Amino acid sequence: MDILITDSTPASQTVSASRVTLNLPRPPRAFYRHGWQSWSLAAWTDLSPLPIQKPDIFHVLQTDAAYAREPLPHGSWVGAAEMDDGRIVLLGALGMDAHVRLDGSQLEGWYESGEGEWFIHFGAEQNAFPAYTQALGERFGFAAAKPAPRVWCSWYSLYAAIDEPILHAVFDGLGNLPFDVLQVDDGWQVSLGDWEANNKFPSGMAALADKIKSTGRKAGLWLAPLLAAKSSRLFREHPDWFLKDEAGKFASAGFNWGEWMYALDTTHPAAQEWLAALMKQVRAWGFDYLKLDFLYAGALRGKRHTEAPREAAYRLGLKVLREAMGADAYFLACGAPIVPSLGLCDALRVGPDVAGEWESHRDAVLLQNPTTPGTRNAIRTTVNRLWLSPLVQTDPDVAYFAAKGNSLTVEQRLLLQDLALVCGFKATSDLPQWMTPTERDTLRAFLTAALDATRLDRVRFRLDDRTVDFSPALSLPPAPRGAQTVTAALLGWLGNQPAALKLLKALDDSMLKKKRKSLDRL
Ligand code: 9PG
Repeated sequence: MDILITDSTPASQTVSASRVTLNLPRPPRAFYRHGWQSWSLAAWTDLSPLPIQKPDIFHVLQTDAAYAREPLPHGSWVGAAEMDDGRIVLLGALGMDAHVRLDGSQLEGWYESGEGEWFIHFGAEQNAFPAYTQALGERFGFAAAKPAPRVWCSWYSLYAAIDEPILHAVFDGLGNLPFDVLQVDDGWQVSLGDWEANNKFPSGMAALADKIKSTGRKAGLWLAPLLAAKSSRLFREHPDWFLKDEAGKFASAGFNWGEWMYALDTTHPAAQEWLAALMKQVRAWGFDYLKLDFLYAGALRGKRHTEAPREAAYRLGLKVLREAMGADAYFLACGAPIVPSLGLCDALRVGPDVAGEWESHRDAVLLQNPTTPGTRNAIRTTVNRLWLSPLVQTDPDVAYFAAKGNSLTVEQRLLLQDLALVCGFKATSDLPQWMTPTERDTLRAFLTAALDATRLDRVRFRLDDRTVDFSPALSLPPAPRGAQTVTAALLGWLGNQPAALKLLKALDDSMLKKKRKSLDRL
């Protein structure tokens, strides 16, 4: 379907088509790109092709691998063009498996299979996104009106160096800080796929949940149910539950934790039963807040037990998870394809991981990768995803309060805290033992604050009587230049070598071991 955009185009319209082309009066000056899953980039950029982020081995884990090399400005489900006069043309799918790209003065949208609805808006940006959000909400549902729980999460201070004594010391140290949930992250499980307590948790998971509940909070747990490690028992015992590629080989869900991951086939009845039983088990242990991560694995391309478009297959898996965990569990989806998760989870991570540093020069400049852990990356993509807020609670990832253990400036920590206030989703990983009394007071004030947030424009928000400007985080790093390009190419190559990644993981593990030792003084 071809549509001409002129001054007499209605502000909003909805059409059904497998392909739609919007003919703009002239090429726009900027394009809004929307990445596929939580960690993928969302940003306003100029029209030049986005650099292909490195290393390629991470495309499956950080982007939609099928489009990671697309030379034209591209968006998953939605894209928007900013015209010279400041008005924008937004093209957004109201269904799944849809893409948008800009080719000169043509804004094109297509469904990977079949046809579906498209929402088109021509007008002011502050009307375009809310109108699209409304149309999506009518199809997928809206976010609950109740406030998001306030969470302490173990990841960004302890990483995988968690064990029973450390977590107990932290839970005790949090005293009466007003958290609603204490969430145990990655590091408790035997393996990816084998979701049982490992030997660092000799009392078991029910005992850990009990410990949390004894402090008056809900217990939260991290799992990555839609993928499994090659070495896991699950994969060895049930290879038939896993996605294959066209050549009949197991489809890779990425390289992480020092090894290859495979993707569970969410259309396989036995795999579905296993997923449901896992959710019931976790609830029976006493966990009522579930952070389900690396969910993109359910929506990869491949051959499935029952043929289905990939995002429909994912949504089927998500329904199984949601039904089995129960409507009363709080479900945070992470590493999750955005639109297919709507209506089935309570909250959605809408950016990459934060980190104790603002930006890694290696990742940002040399590897041109805006999806790796880093506070600037997290703020950039989250701010550009805030139009999702009426549909799902938006998790910007944790904020930092302690100066210890990170290299962020006071201003950078504040920006992250303010973003959490704008999102209405408040979390931290800070160790009570690392906070000064003043930092602890700031955290308490943050957790109890009930501020009114209003968006002023693309980058500025009003928080009660203050204006917050997120622009320090929003631009994209420059391309490597001169001698840097050689280092960049070498790093890009090295980053694709599983042996090099294994070595990095070993170094990481030994650092974590040291960290664990130093924590004994807590
Ligand atoms: C636990 C973590 C934390 C975190 C999640 C997720 O390779 N990667 O690109 C990559 C991105 C994110 C990531 C891990 C790897 O973090 O977002 O909060 O739960 O898993 O492993």
